[in-house]
Amino acid sequence: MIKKLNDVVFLFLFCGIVCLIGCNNILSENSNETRSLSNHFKNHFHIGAAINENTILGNDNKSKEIVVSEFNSITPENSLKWMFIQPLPGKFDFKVSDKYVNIGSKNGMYTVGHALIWHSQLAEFMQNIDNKDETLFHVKNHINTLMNRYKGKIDAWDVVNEAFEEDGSFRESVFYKNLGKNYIEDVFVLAAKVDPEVDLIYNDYNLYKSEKRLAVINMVNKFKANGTKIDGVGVQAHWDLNTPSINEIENIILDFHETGILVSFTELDISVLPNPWEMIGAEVNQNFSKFEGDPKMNPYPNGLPNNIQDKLAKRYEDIFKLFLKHSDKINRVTFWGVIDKYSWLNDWPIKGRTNYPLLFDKDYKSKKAYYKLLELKTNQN
Ligand code: 9MR
Repeated sequence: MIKKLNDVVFLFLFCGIVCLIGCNNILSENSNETRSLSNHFKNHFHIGAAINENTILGNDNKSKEIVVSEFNSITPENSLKWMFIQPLPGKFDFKVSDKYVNIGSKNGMYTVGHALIWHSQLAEFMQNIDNKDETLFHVKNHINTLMNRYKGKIDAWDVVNEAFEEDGSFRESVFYKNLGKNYIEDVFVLAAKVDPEVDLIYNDYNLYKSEKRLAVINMVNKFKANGTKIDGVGVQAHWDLNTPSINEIENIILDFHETGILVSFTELDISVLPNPWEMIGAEVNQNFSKFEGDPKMNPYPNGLPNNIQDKLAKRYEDIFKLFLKHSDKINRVTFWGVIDKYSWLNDWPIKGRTNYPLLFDKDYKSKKAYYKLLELKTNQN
């Protein structure tokens, strides 16, 4: 009898252990399915990251692992910009960009080209040209060369970047000065001729500000009326813990959707540091070097306190809830970087700070905000 009882207990324990192992496997199989950002949001929008040269060249394999496992879209943070890719007239350097595009192709990613026409990070020779013919020659050559080389490999081009001022007027870039106020449309027409298949994007920041947004909306409507191809607007999304409000972000989505183009959030990051503009006004070109080394402006040099980590997680959660609500209008959400350590926000607008704007920390670990996003209800879980 006692032996029998022992046998029963043994059998019971054995079955329990087998079941535990089995259940665990099922659990981990299921959680594997949703354990990446791209998988979690796959029925809604592409989820991307900007990648830097170190990642592209294979000098930062940990970042690359995160990119490949978590994201299904990439943007080159700097490597396709004019000053690097055509530093001298007609002298192109494709060393890094070819590798970048290969990462996208190899991993089946929605691969973005950033950016064809931009006043910043422009080759010096372009900045010194003062006539239309020469400018047009180089613009055509630049667009033809890049778009032809990466035809079928790049899925979307930021054709023109940051062409408007905050009040909606044209930025007086070398392109505007030499080519005239129709230059944005001319460039889109040119791009559409080179590759009619690729998505053509206009990309800019501060589009939550209504004057600037209206300028872009008017431009899109004019393109549509003229039959000029434009597929999407890139909303840069360099935001902070409070600004812009969820309401303001929703207005961006709704207003652009009304023009009939797709919205992409192309450069998402959330600064948690004090904003010097709030302290001394809104003049964008101010020099903040006087704040360098000021501990008040760099409050978390040794780690992010839990309460701010929570705020960041909540902010990302709120933003993504909104993105999910309007996911039929959104093509892509791209983070501007992979891990906090290499974010451009550590040096802008004040050099040498420690910021925490992304989903992965300086040690490549997922932050609370990352887990919050994976907890969001999507239409596949
Ligand atoms: O993240 C980029 C940083 O490494 C460069 O130093 C900087 C130069 O302007 O450009 C940053 O990326 C910008 C992007 O190309 C366009 N939108 C604004 C981004 C942040 O400045």
